Amino acid sequence: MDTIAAIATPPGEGALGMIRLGGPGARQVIASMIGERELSPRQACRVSVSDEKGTIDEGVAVFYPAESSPIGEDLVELSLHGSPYILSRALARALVRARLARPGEFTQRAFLAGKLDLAQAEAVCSLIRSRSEAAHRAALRQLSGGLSQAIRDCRRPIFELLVRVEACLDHPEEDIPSLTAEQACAALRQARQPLLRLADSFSQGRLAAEGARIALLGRPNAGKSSLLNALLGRERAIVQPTPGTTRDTIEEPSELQGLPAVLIDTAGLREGGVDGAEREGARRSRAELGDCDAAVLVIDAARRPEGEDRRIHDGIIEALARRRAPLVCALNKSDLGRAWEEEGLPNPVAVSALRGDGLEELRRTLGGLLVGTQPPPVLITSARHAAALQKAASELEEALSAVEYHGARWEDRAACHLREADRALGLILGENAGEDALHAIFSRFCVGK
Ligand SMILES: Nc1nc2c(ncn2[C@@H]2O[C@H](COP(=O)(O)OP(=O)(O)OP(=O)(O)O)[C@@H](O)[C@H]2O)c(=O)[nH]1
Ligand SMILES: [Mg+2]
Repeated sequence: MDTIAAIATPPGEGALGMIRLGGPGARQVIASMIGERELSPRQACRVSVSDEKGTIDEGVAVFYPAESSPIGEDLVELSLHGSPYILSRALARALVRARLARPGEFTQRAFLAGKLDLAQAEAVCSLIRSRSEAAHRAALRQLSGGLSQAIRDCRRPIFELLVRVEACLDHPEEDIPSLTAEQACAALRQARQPLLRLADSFSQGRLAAEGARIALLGRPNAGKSSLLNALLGRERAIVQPTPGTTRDTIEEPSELQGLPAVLIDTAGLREGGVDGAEREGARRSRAELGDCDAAVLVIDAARRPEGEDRRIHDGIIEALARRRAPLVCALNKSDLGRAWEEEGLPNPVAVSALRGDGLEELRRTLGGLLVGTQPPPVLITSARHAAALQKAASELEEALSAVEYHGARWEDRAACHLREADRALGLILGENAGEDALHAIFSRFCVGK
């Protein structure tokens, strides 16, 4: 292991900037930068950093010896003034004796030193990226080992079953209480349940990590742009009394019940559009119909719906239902009164974009449909983890069919699938992870972390 160095703070000016040094030579590297002074372990020390041209800056350094360092090797954190010039000159000084760290290399070293398992190491990246309460909560839980524990809990019954099956295989002559096919089936079914539950939580976890795309769709003049503005709390989109105002889709980041969200205002839909811009606008609106994670069908409820209104509303409702994407119907312009009854519209909420009425209920209804009212204790937020859980579940499925259809000689094949299921779960924690797999994971990190 060589000694690595990196700027750990984001580029640009700031009150403070930090340089991290990690590895067996970290102590010598910092000594060469601060005039051969010895740093007392785990104590903030005032230092003056200089190079051959003279003083670079005054700052504070903390030295963590390997045995008490978060990365399991000597580590120095040097805080200086947050000037890109100062930091790059100090880094250049460090790089005389150290190598520039790769993205995530400090965390990778913590993983290799056994300070964290791979799921926890990945949580460091998720924590830095978290932009919402839900993402932050999931990342914190993963970092503190909640996900790893859930994986170990899933793994235990698989491993125990494997041991019993292998015992039957290895010592058929001995008096090991044999496992019947019925017992094996029951155990396999039971072991599969928690795996599927965890894998299923990815649909929510993905939204927590990446955010939900929520499209505002409907007829021209229904008040889609007014609703976008009301939800954002500022006049983002143009609102006009004439239909056909919005042509392009407008996307704005927002937050919904602790979830990161992107609200998308769209062009109103009508039958048989005419000019090019309108046709293109309608095409983009329809594209959102097929792409969004949830939608709000905005309806001018102060006006009785006509045939074309109903056809377009039905089209939107059906398209979302087909994709099983949540849909809320915002019965807008409630300040003008209601000209008709809801007639079986899904999740109706009366709102007035003009006066701001009903917005909380709209948010609550949408949030409830997207994340459920009771978020699960452990949320899968990574596609890698979801894929490994699916793989483990399908190996158990195969083991089950092996037991069900291979009568007398089922043990061999079941053992093979159980081993694969166990291996897939081990990969989540980083067991036997190859160089390439680790590179793919840590290269998504920032440099200095
Ligand atoms: N009274 C009342 N008027 C509203 C309300 N919401 C929107 N409007 C009015 O309805 C008209 C159309 O509003 P927009 O927000 O531009 O409607 P839109 O759905 O974006 O229309 P297009 O972009 O043309 O598809 C404007 O005159 C708004 O002021 C509401 O809740 N109450
Ligand atoms: Mg509009």
